[in-house]
Amino acid sequence: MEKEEIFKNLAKCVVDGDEEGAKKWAEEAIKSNIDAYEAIMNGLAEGMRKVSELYEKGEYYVPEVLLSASAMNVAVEILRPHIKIDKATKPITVVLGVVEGDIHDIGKNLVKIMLDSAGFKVIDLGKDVPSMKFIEAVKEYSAEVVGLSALMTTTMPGMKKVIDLLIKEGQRDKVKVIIGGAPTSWDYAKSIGADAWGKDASEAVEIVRRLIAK
Ligand code: B1M
Repeated sequence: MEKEEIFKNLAKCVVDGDEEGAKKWAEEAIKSNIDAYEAIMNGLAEGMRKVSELYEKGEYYVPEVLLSASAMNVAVEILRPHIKIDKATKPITVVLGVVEGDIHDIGKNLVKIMLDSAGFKVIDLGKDVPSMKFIEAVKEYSAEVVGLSALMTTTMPGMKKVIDLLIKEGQRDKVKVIIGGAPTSWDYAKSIGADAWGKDASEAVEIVRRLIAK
């Protein structure tokens, strides 16, 4: 089957919140030897982008969005073991989480999958993470990288709070900080003293590699 058709079906299943269909098309993608990461980004994440539009237009409400997120997760679990990526040469620990007050974790979970698949050791603190927890995790796991995600303009300042706490706790020069999430940008990253900004999950892997090579 044509890969574009599979991507379209995966996206449709996410939009429709159709778990069974998402499972079926994820399995079809594997059978057809389609790159698993492409299936996630061009199929599932594309569907989630459409869901975002519908939510913003007021055509979808929270229950529909949650059904879409479940359909996406079911398919991601099937595709995840098949992601092909070069493994990191040395084990690098990344502390990752969604900042305080923010429960949007779909994008962060994609970033985690990509970093995991690239061979990084990811300490996933989850969502709505109190700022101090990032610093405690950096110390506990001697992390080299901190990854912060935020999806709301109201929670973005939580990223600066984490960076300020890293400075206060004498940890800032021990770690590189990468931020991401729809409302963030390179300019915002620079303005709060982060080392980098990632547009999407695959870019996050490249950036982490580049940061630790420095
Ligand atoms: Co809500 N939500 N939501 N939401 N939600 C947004 C973010 C919003 C923009 C919608 C809108 O109103 N236009 C808006 C925020 C407005 C603002 O900025 N202030 C909003 C709001 C207001 C809210 C609530 C307050 C609604 C309410 O209750 N009244 C509430 C918030 C609760 C809270 O957090 N305290 C809420 C709740 C929810 C749901 C629970 C229904 C659900 C979240 C489910 C979940 O995550 N488990 C949800 C969803 C799904 C969305 C939208 C529709 C989609 C977000 C998403 O998953 N996108 C969103 C609309 C939008 O974003 N335009 C919206 C798909 C995902 C793959 O993309 O997360 O951007 P994204 O991740 C990308 C990149 O950004 C990047 O890589 C990812 C993939 O490649 N990336 C990184 C992300 N993190 C990165 C980190 C990196 C690098 C790259 O390095 C570390």
